[in-house]
Amino acid sequence: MQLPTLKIEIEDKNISIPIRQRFQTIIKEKKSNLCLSADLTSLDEIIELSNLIGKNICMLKIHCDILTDFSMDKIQELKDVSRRLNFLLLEDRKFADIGNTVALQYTKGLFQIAEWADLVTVHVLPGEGIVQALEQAAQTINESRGCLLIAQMSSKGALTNNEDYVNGVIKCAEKYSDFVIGFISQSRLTTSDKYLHCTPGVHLTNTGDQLGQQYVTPRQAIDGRGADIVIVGRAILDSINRVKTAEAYQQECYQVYEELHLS
Ligand code: S5P
Repeated sequence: MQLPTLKIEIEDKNISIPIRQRFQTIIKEKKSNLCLSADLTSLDEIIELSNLIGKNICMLKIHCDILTDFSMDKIQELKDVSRRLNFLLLEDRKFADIGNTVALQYTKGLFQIAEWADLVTVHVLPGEGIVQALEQAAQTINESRGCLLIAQMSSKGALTNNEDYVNGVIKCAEKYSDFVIGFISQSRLTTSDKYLHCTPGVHLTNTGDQLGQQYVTPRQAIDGRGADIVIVGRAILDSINRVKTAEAYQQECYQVYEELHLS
């Protein structure tokens, strides 16, 4: 007699939760609105660092195209750390091409970004087809996916920082509000708390770098500019003790956020 085949489904408890809801829960549960921008060229080093700092962050942002040791096995390892320590993975790909091309960039090639990145960053410069394409491509993945639209940039002279452009980005977010869960921004763009405003260009001591980056403090980013999530890179990466510095940024960022939103 032939036995029926047993279908074993290994359930990731996070799969079925929409990404927006998951993000908001992580922030509250971990008392962290800190995103570490791990702009390192070694994925091994990022994995090691995320094991140490994962408890302090709500999201880890990487640029997969600067990694010298990328492999799908290693990125799966990073994904496992992110699930265990409960933070989201953001690939800062800054997609900026026509829909058909970005769908391929998102799902194919060496990086297969859609397989592992909870969120990606997207320029709306080519028009809303870019978001439509990514959303469609994400539907082939068995986990909730989303994106952050780049509305304003922190760098000196950014051409994104004009009103018409930003209004176009907000309109696009409203049209694709299931997939667009927030913005990369330098100011509060909407009163709706559906969209998480994520602000890079944050440093407690420096005001900029030699290549046009401009910094504000966590308080200025959250209080002055309406950030929900603060994205911090070199302020942590270049510090003598990355873990202690990440803890300090987590505390400072969440304290200001709580004062404003939760008191
Ligand atoms: O406007 C922006 C948008 C982004 S995503 N300005 C930025 O700096 N970023 C990214 O944030 C940038 O690509 C880098 O990965 C990070 C800032 O790094 P830091 O070392 O200057 O904090």
